[in-house]
Amino acid sequence: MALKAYFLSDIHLKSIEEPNAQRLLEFFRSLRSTEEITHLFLLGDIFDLWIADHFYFVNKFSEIILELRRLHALGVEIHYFEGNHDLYLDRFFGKELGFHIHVGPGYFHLGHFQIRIEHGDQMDPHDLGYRFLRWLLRTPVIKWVAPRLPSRFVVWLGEKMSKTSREYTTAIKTISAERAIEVIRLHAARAFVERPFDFFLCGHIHVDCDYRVPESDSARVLNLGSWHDHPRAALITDEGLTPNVLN
Ligand SMILES: [Mn+2]
Repeated sequence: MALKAYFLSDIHLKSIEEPNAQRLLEFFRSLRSTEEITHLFLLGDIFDLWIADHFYFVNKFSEIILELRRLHALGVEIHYFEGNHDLYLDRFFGKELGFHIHVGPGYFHLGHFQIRIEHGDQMDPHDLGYRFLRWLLRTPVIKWVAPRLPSRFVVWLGEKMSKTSREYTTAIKTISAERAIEVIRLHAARAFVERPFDFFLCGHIHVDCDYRVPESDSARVLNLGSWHDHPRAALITDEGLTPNVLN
């Protein structure tokens, strides 16, 4: 089958009733019924909060999970990158659904393209507070404890974390969109030197950002922005990258 890989990020779903949730369901159904799709990459913060395999979330977003299950059953390779709002995904999306789970950047060879993918929460080297939190959340003790906490407590904790993170995202955006894009550019430049890519896709920082790496003839960086600004799904085929098929 010809390559048809879709990329989604930062939908930040809070409930199944909101318009973006319905838009996402509609998109999944269209992929299932009318199009051929080989890969689906979820770049993190798909949900405004998801912790491990708590029944609270599984139940709340059951319609979305059903659509993902259906795509997976059709043979679609699904990769889910943890964001800073969706954590410990292996317990449900990995073990239960059989998706590939990533907690850091990943490299993929798709068609004739080398692709780097990550959520983007590690892009800003100056964000030391978050770096500490990220480390803390991945320590074995917290990883063991989190899935075992009562749902109500997890939801409360998650709301707090979500708010802190939103304040950071808003703060960096308020400084200026240029500053936010600069964070992406510097990070992508470092990443390109480390290991060259044709495409680099990320999310997390809610700005529109699509450019070609100056050090290369063709390498391209795409930040998927946020569905709170407008719904977006990128597509990579053998012909190249389409930044948004949901226009
Ligand atoms: Mn994020």
